Amino acid sequence: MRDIVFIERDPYAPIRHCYTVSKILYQGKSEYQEIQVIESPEFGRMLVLDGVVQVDEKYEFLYHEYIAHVPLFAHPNPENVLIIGGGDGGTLREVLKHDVVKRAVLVDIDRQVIEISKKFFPSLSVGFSDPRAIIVNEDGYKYVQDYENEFDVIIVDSTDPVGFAHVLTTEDFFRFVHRALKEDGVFVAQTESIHYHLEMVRTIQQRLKKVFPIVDLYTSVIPIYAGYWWTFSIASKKHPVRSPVRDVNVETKIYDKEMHEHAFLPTGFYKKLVSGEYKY
Ligand code: AG3
Repeated sequence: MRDIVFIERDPYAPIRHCYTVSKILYQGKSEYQEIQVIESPEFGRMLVLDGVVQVDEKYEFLYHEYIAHVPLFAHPNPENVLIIGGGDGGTLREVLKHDVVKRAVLVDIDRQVIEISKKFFPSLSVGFSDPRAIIVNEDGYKYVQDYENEFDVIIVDSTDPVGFAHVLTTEDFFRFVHRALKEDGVFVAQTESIHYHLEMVRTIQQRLKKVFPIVDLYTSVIPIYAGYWWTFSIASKKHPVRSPVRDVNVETKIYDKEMHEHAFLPTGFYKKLVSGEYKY
């Protein structure tokens, strides 16, 4: 029997991932992008947007626990959280593990992604039925401009910054985010890999530094994203971010206090990386 294979179309990576697939569960097109759900014997179900793998069932925690718990535990009282993107629900699920969260607004431009996730990824989409969750189908870039001093934590869980997600890495957007955050707010965004997207990481870090007094970078290793050594850019108006400031009282697979502290790059390397002194 011959394998069915799925070759990822990642516009930024110099290599191509090729997955063995046991089933194609869904293929369609929304107003914004091509959506596929495929099943792999190794990774479980995978969500693919415009040819790029976004989540898999097996390793999604390595992304979602990092993107949600680092900013939320760096904040003493994150009651109001805004998630931009994240239509699969994985980040929302992690955010809602915090009892202090009173309201989590998820703004995803593409309603279809949410519907697909509810149908094919029940373990990711559990949070959609939580009474604290508010789901908005709008453009996050526009949505955030309507708020001032509103959110404790803002998380950007977007696709790669090509196409319509590109605006979510501009200096303008970071200024809107800064204004929408309360005076001690924390911001985080997924910002691609150190290996294949170093220039992009650097540019985003430099833009954030123009807007926020505290900017830092932490990483996780994500086997389904070409580049693997994946970065999260974090920016804070007041609180230091390298350690949790509350007891870690949520159930996780990997996140804990030590993990939080280890996720940050050593300061010397971080400085070289952002200044451009570190290159391959
Ligand atoms: N969003 C970030 C996916 C980036 C993938 N990029 C890539 N493989 N080049 C993931 C959404 C999970 N909630």
